[in-house]
Amino acid sequence: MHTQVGIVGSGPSGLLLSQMLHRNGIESVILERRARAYVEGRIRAGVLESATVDLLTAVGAGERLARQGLVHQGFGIALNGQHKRIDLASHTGGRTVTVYGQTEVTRDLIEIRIAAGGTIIFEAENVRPHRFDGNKPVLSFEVNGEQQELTCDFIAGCDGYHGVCRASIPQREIACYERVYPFGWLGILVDAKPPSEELIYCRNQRGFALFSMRSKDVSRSYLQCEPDEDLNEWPDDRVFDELQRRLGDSGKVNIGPVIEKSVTPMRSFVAEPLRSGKLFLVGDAGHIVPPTGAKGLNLAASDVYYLATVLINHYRTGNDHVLDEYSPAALERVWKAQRFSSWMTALLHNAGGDGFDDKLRLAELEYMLESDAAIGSLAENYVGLPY
Ligand code: RFL
Ligand code: PHB
Repeated sequence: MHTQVGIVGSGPSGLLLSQMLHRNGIESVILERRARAYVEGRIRAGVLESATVDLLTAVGAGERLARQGLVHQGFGIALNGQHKRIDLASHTGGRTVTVYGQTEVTRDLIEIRIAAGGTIIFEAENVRPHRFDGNKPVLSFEVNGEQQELTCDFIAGCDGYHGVCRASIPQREIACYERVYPFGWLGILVDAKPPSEELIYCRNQRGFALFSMRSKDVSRSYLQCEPDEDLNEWPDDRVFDELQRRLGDSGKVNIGPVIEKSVTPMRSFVAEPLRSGKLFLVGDAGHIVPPTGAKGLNLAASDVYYLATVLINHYRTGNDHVLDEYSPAALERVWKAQRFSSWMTALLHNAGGDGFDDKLRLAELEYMLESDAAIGSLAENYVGLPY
């Protein structure tokens, strides 16, 4: 089997890249380790920057998003009972974010890839990239125990943080920058109305909490917890009770059937450069941000934009040098989002320690809530920096 771009992973990065290339006459094949139902069922991100919405719309994946996505003009910050609304639109010349689950983005992209005749090989086992330092990269893999090979011009590693692509690059070629946070998020998806029409980020003595949603009737909330928190110690009632305590007077937590409950440890990670020869790293395969700034999926989309742009340029002109532009362009935006996400994380979580940093962050948050200039900077980053 041969294709122009061999893509590993059918998360948002792999699917969006494949679709954007297709729209520009470039062929690709996606190799995905998991089954389609598993990929479509994974509960993750929920907030899309307007640039991500524009990109999805431009590639033909915007129809259901336009109908069902919830456009949010602002969000709330609750600080031990004191509630402040951050008006995104008025601080950014009218820009907004859209609440639409990553699950839905993935479903829409799979549907349009398949409708356009695209190839996604689900349940591809033992995917391995080879010979990407030369002119003939190959992806080897197995389907139903049968060994296969996909030769390609380029490989796009869209296989997430635990994927095989970054791990296949010789260690001396990439530098990895990492920070592991001393806490995690316990997430709960509930079939009940969220406490507010807008997201609420809470800083509380008991720890951070976030009140988000997937629709007007399905709430998605998170509690700061230990990175290895045991879910068995968190029956649903305890989660609801703790959410209400952290939300305080800022709203009422509605109780309903629990659809999903999970613990996510938090880390910041960047691999540099996002390229080794003919292998490119895209999205979570190249970098991870803590979810507080809602940037992970949006960075996957901006990486795809930069990579597709250089590949399209390369196939049109035959120029190899344009390929050098991908990693620096993508990383510049990644580091700015990394800065914002770690700042939001520090501002809103309880980090423990001797308390000095916590006091500083509290003062910073109190200052920010009174300063229009500080809110302007928060809003500009939250809706997303320009590509
Ligand atoms: P993904 O989604 O991890 O997809 C990688 C795909 O590769 C497959 N794969 C392999 N396939 C073949 N062979 C192998 N060896 C493979 N290894 C892996 C996997 O099965 C999978 O299908 O990476 P991608 O596409 O780069 O997308 C990144 C996003 O998923 C991620 O950044 C976001 O979910 C992060 N995130 C958020 N981002 C936002 O922009 N806004 C948010 O509100 C937001 N909230 C979140 C989040 C992530 C969270 N968790 C669970 C980490 C909230 C949470 C709780
Ligand atoms: C979510 O809805 O899952 C979500 C929203 C905002 C964040 C992180 C996650 O910052």
